[in-house]
Amino acid sequence: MSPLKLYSAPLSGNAYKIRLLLAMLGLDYELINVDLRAGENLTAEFLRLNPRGQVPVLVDGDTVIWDSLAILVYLARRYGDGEWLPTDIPGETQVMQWLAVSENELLYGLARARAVVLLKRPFNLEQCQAEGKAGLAVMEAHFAENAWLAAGKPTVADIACYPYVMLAPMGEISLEPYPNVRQWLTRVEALPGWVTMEV
Ligand SMILES: N[C@@H](CCC(=O)N[C@@H](CS)C(=O)NCC(=O)O)C(=O)O
Repeated sequence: MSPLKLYSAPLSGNAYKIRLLLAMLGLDYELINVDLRAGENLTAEFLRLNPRGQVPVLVDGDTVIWDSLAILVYLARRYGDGEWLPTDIPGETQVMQWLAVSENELLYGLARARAVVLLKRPFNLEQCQAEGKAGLAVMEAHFAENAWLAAGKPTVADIACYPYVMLAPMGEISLEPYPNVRQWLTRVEALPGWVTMEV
């Protein structure tokens, strides 16, 4: 039996990042869906796993890791066989730059715009859309010259950025003006092991 357990939620783009990398690494794991609407993420039991009360959480034997980016780094180092997270200074630094974009423009922009439309979350839609579009513009310019976000190959940077870019239209942000970004989405979807978000 696999020692890996993933606490996830079907609508969570952050949890989808982890499902993607686990699938691409060919790792078996137990999927535990946490009902966020029912507050299962706020029980004492769950808060012992993640004091922030959020999915995703990965359990690997005795090791518990919360936050999607930390989990991506853990999986890449522990199971990635030198792939997915470069160890050379330029490669690792480039990955960190794009992880920062994923946690800023993409999360506070694209993901929150989707949360307003889908879940009626109380953020300012126009402000989220503007921030998301700023992130997309930076990516569009990058992909004019590069096939991947960092190190000239697929890395955890691509996995971290992919879900909320792919889901941007759900936040009423069209991807039409970003052809290079759309081509990159297609490249990610062609990677061996890619899975859809639906569970
Ligand atoms: N920075 C965190 C964000 C995690 C996060 O926001 N998770 C959401 C689901 S996408 C969550 O569990 N929210 C709890 C709630 O909605 O009450 C990460 O990357 O893991």
